[in-house]
Amino acid sequence: MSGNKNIFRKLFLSIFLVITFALIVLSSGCISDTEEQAYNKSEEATEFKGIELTPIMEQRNNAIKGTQYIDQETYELEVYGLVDKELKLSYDDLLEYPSESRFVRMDCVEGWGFDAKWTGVTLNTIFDEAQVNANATEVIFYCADEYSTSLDIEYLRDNDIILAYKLNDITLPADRGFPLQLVAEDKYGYKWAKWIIGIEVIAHTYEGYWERAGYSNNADVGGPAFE
Ligand SMILES: Nc1nc2c(c(=O)[nH]1)N[C@H]1C(S)=C(S)[C@@H](COP(=O)(O)O)O[C@H]1N2
Ligand SMILES: [Mo]
Repeated sequence: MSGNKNIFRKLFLSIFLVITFALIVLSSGCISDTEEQAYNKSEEATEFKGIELTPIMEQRNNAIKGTQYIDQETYELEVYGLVDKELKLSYDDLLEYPSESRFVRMDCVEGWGFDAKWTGVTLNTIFDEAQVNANATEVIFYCADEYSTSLDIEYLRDNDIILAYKLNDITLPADRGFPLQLVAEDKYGYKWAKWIIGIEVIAHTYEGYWERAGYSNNADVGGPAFE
C-alpha cells in the first residue's frame, strides 16, 4: 500500500510541475511583448523641459501588418529621387548626425494619443546632404511593412521635422518602428511612418496607404479625417 501511495505522490507532483511550467510559459507569452523586455525602464525619461511624458508602456501603437523586426547591422536608409546625391545610410551613419530632441504629442486619427520626447536627426540635415532639387514638392516615406505615406517638403523643412531613433530616451522598440519613426508634428498618426527604409523626393502628388483609403492627405490634427 505504501508503494502505491508513493507512486500517487510522484504522479501528483509531476502533474503539478507540468501545469506550473505550462502556466509560466503561457503567462510569459502574454507579456513577452518587445516593449516589456527590450529596454531598461529606469533609463526612460519621465519628463522633458518640465512637461510630463506618457510612459512607453502606456502608449498605444498601430501597424497594418504587426511588428517589423529590422536588423541594425544590415539596415540601410535610401534617399533618392529629386536629389543630386543619392544616400545609403547605415544605422551608425544616422547616429553620427547632430541629434535633436523635442517634446511632441502623437495623435492617431482614431482618437487616442500620447506625449513623448523624441530624439533623432532632422530631415533638413539629410535633405541638405542629398542636395534636394529646387523643384521638389513632396517626400514619400516607404516602410518595411510596405506601408507608405507622404508629406509636403515645405512642411518638413519649415517645421524642421525629425526622424526619431529614440523615444523617451529609449532606442525605439521594434514594435514602435525601430530604427526610425517620422515625428510628423501636428499631423495625424498615419503620417508618422515607422520602420522607414526609403525616402523618395518627388514633384507630384502621392497618396500613401491610408490616404488611398480616403483619409485626408493633409492630415492636420484637429482637421477632417477624410477628404
Ligand atoms: N510602417 C508603418 N508605419 C505606421 C503605421 C503602419 O501601419 N505601418 N501606422 C501608422 C498609424 S495609423 C499610427 S496611429 C502610428 C502609431 O505609431 P506609434 O507606434 O508611435 O503609436 O504609426 C503610423 N505609422
Ligand atoms: Mo493611426
